[in-house]
Amino acid sequence: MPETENVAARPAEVHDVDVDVVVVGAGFAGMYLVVRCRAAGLSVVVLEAGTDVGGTWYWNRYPGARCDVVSMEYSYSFSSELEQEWDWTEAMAAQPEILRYARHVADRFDLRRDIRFSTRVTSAAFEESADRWTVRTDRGDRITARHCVMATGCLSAANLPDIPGRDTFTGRLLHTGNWPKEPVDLSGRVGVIGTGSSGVQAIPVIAEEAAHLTVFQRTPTFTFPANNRPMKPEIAAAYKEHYREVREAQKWSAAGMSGFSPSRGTTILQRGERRSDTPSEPRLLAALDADERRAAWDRLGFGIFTYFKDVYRDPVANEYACALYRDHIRSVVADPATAEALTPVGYPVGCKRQVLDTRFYETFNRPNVDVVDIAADPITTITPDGVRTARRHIELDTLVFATGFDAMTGALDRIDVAGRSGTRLRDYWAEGPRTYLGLQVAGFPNLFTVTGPGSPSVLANVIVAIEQHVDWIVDTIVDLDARGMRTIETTAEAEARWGAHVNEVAAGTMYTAPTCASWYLGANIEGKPRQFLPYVGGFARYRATCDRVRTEGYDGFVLT
Ligand code: NA7
Repeated sequence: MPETENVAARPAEVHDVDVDVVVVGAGFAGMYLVVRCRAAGLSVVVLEAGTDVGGTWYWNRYPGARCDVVSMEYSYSFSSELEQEWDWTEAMAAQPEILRYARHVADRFDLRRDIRFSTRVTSAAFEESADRWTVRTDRGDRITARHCVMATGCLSAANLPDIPGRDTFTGRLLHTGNWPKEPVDLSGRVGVIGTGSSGVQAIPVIAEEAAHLTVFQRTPTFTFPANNRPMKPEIAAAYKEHYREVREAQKWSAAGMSGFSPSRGTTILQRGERRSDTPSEPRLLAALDADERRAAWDRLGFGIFTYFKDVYRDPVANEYACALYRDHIRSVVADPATAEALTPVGYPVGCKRQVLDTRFYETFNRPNVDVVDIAADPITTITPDGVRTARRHIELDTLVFATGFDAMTGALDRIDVAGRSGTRLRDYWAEGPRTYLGLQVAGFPNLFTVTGPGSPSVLANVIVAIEQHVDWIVDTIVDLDARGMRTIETTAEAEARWGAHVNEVAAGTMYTAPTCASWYLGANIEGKPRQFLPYVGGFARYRATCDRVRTEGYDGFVLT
């Protein structure tokens, strides 16, 4: 596939320009915004801190980084030609291939001419007298625009815990979400802090290279086998033949996945399984006795988590499933103390983001890998040559923080965003983010957030979520222009109504269980208000709501 890496250095000259739409971020959202704005005849400029496109897939270059959605569906739907010409080599592509895809899209649609790289946005302010946004950058650019779109990503503000002594470490200190472009020597003594998706993906790969790997784990994770495999040509061909039906089914699915069966050539939508996937006799794990539950695991393995319809709804069934899962760990990890340390207890499966892995538990059978349970033996300091816990000192050459992100609000908090009367977004959100549909904030006219808090975003195939938001935003701007309207702004009342609905659909799920602490709830960041951030009511339902809002004259928005 022809694709190039952007080689343009940070532009020398400072530009002041005035455009219709200024976009922050050149990940998959920012790139698609360029496509849509151009097609709509809107002038657009994108500001991007990195040196090239790709967003998440530009920054997260750690070993083992991989998508956990099948790539035939984790890809743009806006161009049939693009769909037909691009070939994925694996079912779930690794980071380098997804980044190549992003670059290919940038080349193919000549996107980079509207993107300024190596340019970090520092502030965005709404000028009420002119109904315009002024965006400033760390290079001194001043961009004015009628509309400002924050395509800043949900998982882009790295969380680097301020552990005492962190900056005294004389070895190499890295964060998975800000991984260097050049190859990193991991052959020495390596430590990894964190066992979320990033840690679980990186640990088996680093273990292959490191002389010794120490995993510092605060909370044992639930992780399911990714079952990734090389792409079979007949599967790719079936997708390409049925791509229009696949995309339609994605749009009207619960989480942006089509349920396409390559052998049958049909999607979940065509098979009419959209609402009737629950059999008339619901399969309940809680209804089985211990022997039956064991037999179910022997038959279905990890399939029990979806086969039984009560696992994610009923705490009793959930705990039964967790118990089977714990037995599984003990059967894979040879050393009983290590197995014990890796075993999740005290919170339900389905509370945190589901992690997928490739030989994660097997890695702990290697002689060069061990785990330190830092809940029992906490890290006290980082020293110049390693990590000190309450009980021991571990010498390290490289320390990897796989400690996640200030999710969904962190990237916006890092920009000084000022709306009407100079109100700061970070102040307005001090008690937790308030949005209408995850698209707009009251007091911030003509400011849009792509996959913002209160939208399905991270709970859906995020490329499908991005396309839906970008389409909605650009269609809305075009519509405003056609009606001669200058601004669109949601109201505090609409925000309150939507926020209540977001909470209502999350209540009673494992996501908000009292024992749950996840980044969905902001629980990974000290001082962040506990609030369930994404919308769990289903992607199709959300899309229908957004469509209805527009057809009913922008209910919940004020147009001037
Ligand atoms: P996650 O899922 O937030 O995982 C971060 C991990 O780091 C997790 O195990 C945390 O333990 C641990 N952590 C965080 N802060 C600390 C401190 N201060 N000390 C020790 N350990 C800590 O981030 P990922 O990057 O793995 O994944 C993010 C998303 O990217 C993922 O869900 C996919 O959507 C892609 P904790 O559980 O908080 O005790």
